Amino acid sequence: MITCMNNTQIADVINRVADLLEIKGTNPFRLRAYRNVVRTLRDLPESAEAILADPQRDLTDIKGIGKDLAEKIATIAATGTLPLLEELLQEIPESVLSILRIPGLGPKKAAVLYNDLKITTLDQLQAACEAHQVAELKGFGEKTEQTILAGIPLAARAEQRIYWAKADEIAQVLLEHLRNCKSLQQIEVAGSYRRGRETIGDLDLLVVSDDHDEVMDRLADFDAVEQTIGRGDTKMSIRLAGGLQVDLRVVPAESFGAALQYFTGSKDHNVILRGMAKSRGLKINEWGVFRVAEGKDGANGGDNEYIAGRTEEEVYAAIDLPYFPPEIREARQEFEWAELGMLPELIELGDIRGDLHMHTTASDGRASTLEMIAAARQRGLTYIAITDHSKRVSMANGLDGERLLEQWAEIDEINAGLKNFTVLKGVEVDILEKGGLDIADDVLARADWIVASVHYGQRQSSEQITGRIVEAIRNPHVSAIAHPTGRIINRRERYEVDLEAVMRAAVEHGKLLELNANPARLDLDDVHCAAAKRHAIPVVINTDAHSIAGLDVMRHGIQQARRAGLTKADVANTRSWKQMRKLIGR
Ligand code: DGT
Ligand code: CA
Ligand code: CA
Ligand code: ZN
Repeated sequence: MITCMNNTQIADVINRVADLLEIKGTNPFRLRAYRNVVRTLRDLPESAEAILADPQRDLTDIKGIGKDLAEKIATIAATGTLPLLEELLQEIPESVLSILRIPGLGPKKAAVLYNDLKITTLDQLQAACEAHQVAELKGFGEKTEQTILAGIPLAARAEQRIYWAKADEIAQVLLEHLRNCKSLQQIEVAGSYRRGRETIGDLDLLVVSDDHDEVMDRLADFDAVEQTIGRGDTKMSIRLAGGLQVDLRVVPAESFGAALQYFTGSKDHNVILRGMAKSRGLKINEWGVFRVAEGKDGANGGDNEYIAGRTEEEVYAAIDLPYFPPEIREARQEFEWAELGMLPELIELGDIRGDLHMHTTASDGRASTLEMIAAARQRGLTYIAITDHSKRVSMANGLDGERLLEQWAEIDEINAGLKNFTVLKGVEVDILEKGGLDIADDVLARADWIVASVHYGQRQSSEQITGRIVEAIRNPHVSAIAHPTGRIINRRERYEVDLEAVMRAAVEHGKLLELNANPARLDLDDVHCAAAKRHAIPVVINTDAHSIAGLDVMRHGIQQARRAGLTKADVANTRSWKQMRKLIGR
C-alpha cells in the first residue's frame, strides 16, 4: 500500500507514540530519541518517503535517526500507522491526548490525572477541577488547578480546529486523489480554507461531474477515510483519521460559480450579498443569481429567471460588484471598499524581496548562514537578516555581545564575496523580564537590523509587559518588534500586551511590527495587521526560519496579510534593502 505520508504526517504519528509512552511512563532516553526524530523529520528539507524509495540511500544516514526509528518511519510511510501506536491505544484511550492540549499540562501531569483520577476527557477534567480534586493531587495544587481550568477552552477549541497549513497538506493529497476521476470537470476547496483563515473547522469540496457515483466512490476510497458520515445524491460527508471532516458537494456546471461563492462564505459576507441582491429584485443562492418573477413576492418559484452562476465573477457582476478575493470575504470593509471603487490590490508572495528574521546553527537553527543564503536566493530573495537569539535565551544557545560581533565579522566577509545579494547583520534581541534589552547598546549600534521580542515573563500584567515592549521600541537601535502578541495558535494565549499603546509608540519612533509567518504563530494576526495599516505602520513579514524548510512558511504570512487587506506598499520587505534602509532610518 502506498499512503503518501509526508514528513509532518510521519512525525505526527511518532509524536503521538511519544506522548502515549510518556503518559505510560517510559524511560527518558527512549523518549528523547523519539522526540528528536519528530523534530528532525519536521525540519528535513526532502521527503523521507523519497529517501526510502531510493536504493542508494538510507534514512540512518540522517543525523539523529537510528536503525530502530528508521524502521518505524518505513512502517509508517507504508501503512500510515505503527503496531506500537495501535498497542498503546489499546491501553490508553486516545481522548487522553486531548488533555495534552492544555497549555502547561505535559504528559507527566496527564499521566497522574489518568492514573489517579481516571480522567480521559476534557469534560471529566473540568468537573474534577471544579470539584477541587485536581488541587489535591501530588505536584498540582490550587494554582495549577486554576491554570488547567483556564486552559480547557483553548484545548477544546484546538480539538475543533486545525491549522490552515495542516488542512492544506491534507487538501493537496485529497485533491490529487480525486483528480483521477474521469468524470471530473471542476474541483475546488471552498469554505474557510479558501478564505485562508488561520484555522479550519472542516473542508468543503465542490465538484462538477456527470458521474456522481464515480466521485463519491473515489472519495470513499481515500486512504485516510475513517468513517462515512453520510452519502446522498449530491452530498457526501466523511471523517478522516485524526478527526477532520470533509463535505463534498456535486453541483451542475452552470451553478459552480454560485456554489463556490456560497460555500466559500463567510456567512456574514453572504448575508450582506443576499441583501444587496434583494434590493435589486434579484435572488442569490448556491444555484445561481435569479431575477425574481413578478407577482410571486420573491417566492422560490420555478419561474425565476437564471441570470448568472457559472463563475464567481459572473455572480458578483450580476449584483454590480467586483470580484472579491476570498481572503477578504469576512464582512469587514470589503463592501465599503467596493462601493468606493477602492478594493485593495492584495500583496502576493512574489512581491517579497527580503526575509528579516531567521536563525542559524549559531543559536537554535539547523542550517548555517551560507546554507540559509543559498536557500533564500533559490526562493528569489535579494536580502536576508540573520537574527539569532541573544544570550538570555540560553536554551537556544543565544549569543552574547562578543559572539555576535564575531558572527557579524563573518557576515561582512561573506557579503564581500556576494553579488546581487545582501546579508544583514542582525539579532533577535530578548526584551528582558525586568525591562531593557539583552545586548548592550554599543554592540546593537553596529547591527544593520534588529528585531526585539519577549520570550520570558510572558504572563506579566498588561502594564508591565506593554511597558517593556514600548521601551524596546524607544531604543534607537531596534528596527521591529517580532511576534508582538506571543500567541501560539491552539496552544498559548497571547500576552496581555496593549497593542494600541505599542502601535502608538511604533508610529512615534518610526518602528515596524512583524507578521511572523509561522503557521502556528501568524502574529500579528489579520485584525492587528489591519490596525497597523490604519496607523500607517509598515508590517514586515518574516519566516523566523530555524531551517531551510522554514523559509517556505512565507506564504502563510502573505495569506494572513491579504486577509488584513494589505497591499505591496503596506509591507516593508517588498522593498529593496536600499529602500528599506531608508524606511527604518539606518
Ligand atoms: P469552518 O469550517 O468552521 O472553518 O468555517 P467555514 O466558513 O468553512 O464554515 P462551514 O464549513 O460551516 O460552511 C462553509 C460555508 O458555507 C460558509 O462559510 C458559508 C456557507 N454556509 C454554510 N452554512 C450556511 C448557512 O446556514 N447559511 C449561509 N448563508 N451560508 C452557509
Ligand atoms: Ca469549512
Ligand atoms: Ca462544512
Ligand atoms: Zn526567532
